[in-house]
Amino acid sequence: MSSNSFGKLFTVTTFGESHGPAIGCVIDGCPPGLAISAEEFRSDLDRRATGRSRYTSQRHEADEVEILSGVYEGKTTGTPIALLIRNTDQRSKDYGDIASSFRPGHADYTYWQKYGIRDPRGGGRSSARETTMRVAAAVLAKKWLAEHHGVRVRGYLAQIGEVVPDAFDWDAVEQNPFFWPDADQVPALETYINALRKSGDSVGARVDVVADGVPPGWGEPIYGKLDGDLASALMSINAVKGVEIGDGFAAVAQRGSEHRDEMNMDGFASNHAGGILGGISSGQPVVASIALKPTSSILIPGRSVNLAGEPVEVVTKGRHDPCVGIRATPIAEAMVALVLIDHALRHRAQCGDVGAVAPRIP
Ligand code: EPS
Repeated sequence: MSSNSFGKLFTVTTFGESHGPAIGCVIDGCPPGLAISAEEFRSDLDRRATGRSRYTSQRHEADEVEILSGVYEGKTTGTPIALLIRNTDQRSKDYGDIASSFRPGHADYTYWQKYGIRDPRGGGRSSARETTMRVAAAVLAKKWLAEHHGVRVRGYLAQIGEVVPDAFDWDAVEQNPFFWPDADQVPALETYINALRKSGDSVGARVDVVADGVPPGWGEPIYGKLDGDLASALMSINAVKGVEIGDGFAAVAQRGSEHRDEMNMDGFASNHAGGILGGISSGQPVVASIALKPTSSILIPGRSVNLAGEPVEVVTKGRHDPCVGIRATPIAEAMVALVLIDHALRHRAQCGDVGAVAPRIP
């Protein structure tokens, strides 16, 4: 299967299946000299992992990273960095029925049509388990971006079903299992997800990511636009059906006089553009949003067909998320960080001699 790598100068290749012995990645192009230890992967991997709260899949994986190469005496050497995480809590018998039928709304059918063979256990390669390695690779990207450019990439759950935050506080985001920015609403969300799980159904969600500190100049017109690469990277996350940059689709109903971000030497007056103009970062925060569809693996029976083309009713057993969006915040952050480090290195390669050009809007 091709297209398991992305990034031009900071290239990440992931491998592995949900119920195989292990998942892993190879990062080629990481700058040398970045201090890194296995413990530093813990925080982001735990933020993304299943089984860390009762509102997500109850599969319990330790997600312990083994650094196999590319790090010597605690520092990256510039050679390929191979990371491995062993799978330890597969329950493949849950997928007995799925092996011979297709879950409606799932990649089961399209993988079968494309390859003529598939690993149904846990969804195989189509499983969100694969996103673990993106988050692991992004630990290096986030650290390098912070140390070299003061960039901070943060995300939060901006909508779940019809529910939107009533208030916004970055400090609240890491204090609850939903990455929700309004602490007062968390009990209501708990009730909402409990009822949803009991009903056997699932729901969609929206995640917003903000990257602060991105300097102007990152992004390559025409075919390597920063927003184009962000859209591609974010769309590659399982269950993502929409990506917006800045105001995104709301721009359709705006006037030019409203949408343009006016500027003077004190700064920009607004950020409708999401920090990207002409595919190049403007120096404002880069803002991207994703829409995630409801999980297709649900207990409510759905009509489908089996391998023989006969009509069947599909009920998906197993330990599925009632809302994949709940765990998507660290994944979306990871994809933004991976695109940003790739563009930081690409900008340095071509335009490193240009330096800061006046006037620079703060
Ligand atoms: C997933 C189904 C579940 C999740 C899995 C993603 O797998 P299983 O049925 O084997 O428990 O637990 O997520 C992870 C294991 C993970 O680490 O994110 C799916 O269908 O995408």
